[in-house]
Amino acid sequence: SRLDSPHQDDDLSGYDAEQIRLMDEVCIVLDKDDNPLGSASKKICHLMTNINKGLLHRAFSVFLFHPTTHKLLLQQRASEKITFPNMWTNTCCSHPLAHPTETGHGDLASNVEGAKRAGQRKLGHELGIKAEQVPVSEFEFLTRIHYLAPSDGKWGEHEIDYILFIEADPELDINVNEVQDTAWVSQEELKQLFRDAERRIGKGRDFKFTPWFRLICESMLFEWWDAMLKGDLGRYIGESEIRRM
Ligand code: DMA
Ligand code: MN
Repeated sequence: SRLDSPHQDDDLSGYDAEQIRLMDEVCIVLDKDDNPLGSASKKICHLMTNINKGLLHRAFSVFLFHPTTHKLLLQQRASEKITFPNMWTNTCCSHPLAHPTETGHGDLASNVEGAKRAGQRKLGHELGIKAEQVPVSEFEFLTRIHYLAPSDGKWGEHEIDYILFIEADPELDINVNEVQDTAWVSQEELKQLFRDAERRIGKGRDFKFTPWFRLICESMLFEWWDAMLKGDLGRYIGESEIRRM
């Protein structure tokens, strides 16, 4: 009982100690137009009981492309992750923190700057990529995506997600508490992986790709990727409208 063990957290018991610690990170709580309302712990933000009441927070998704092959770097999430364990996804995702350096000042440009800083920080934490290999100035902000996705009933996501592209050929030193595998894929290889996943999993709803990566692949990713290949990504940069998915 709570009296017997005052530090016990029933929501988090049984999970990896490092991932439990990271649930104390402080996320930016938003209204539906991406205006900060305050902050709350990563744990509070990812409980479906709170999400079902409308709790929404800020996130980012980095898509890192090789500068010459233009392949996309994917990661497979570690089994230790509390949300969406073992699923394949884009290069790196996490949350800008409710700190002055990552929150921005209310205008989109400074919010984007904060998301880029968070992207650089987490590429280091998850994949061991050195900051100088992914300078903040090299990230391109495309758009924001508002989506909700349950993970396992208890946990889930409800985010406004800043989509960031970067071209780099970094050395990787993966943090196995975060990432269990990585792969560089071409457009065709990624499309084939989606077909394979459908066939293997068949009737189940337990897809091996994360829901946000799936949503982005099914909507804009290949159009953006084609534009990048043609050197024409510029017309997609810095969209101010939030895409609701
Ligand atoms: C959260 O990613 C962000 C998105 C866009 C889903 P995550 O679960 O990988 O966050 P973290 O690495 O901080 O656990
Ligand atoms: Mn989140």
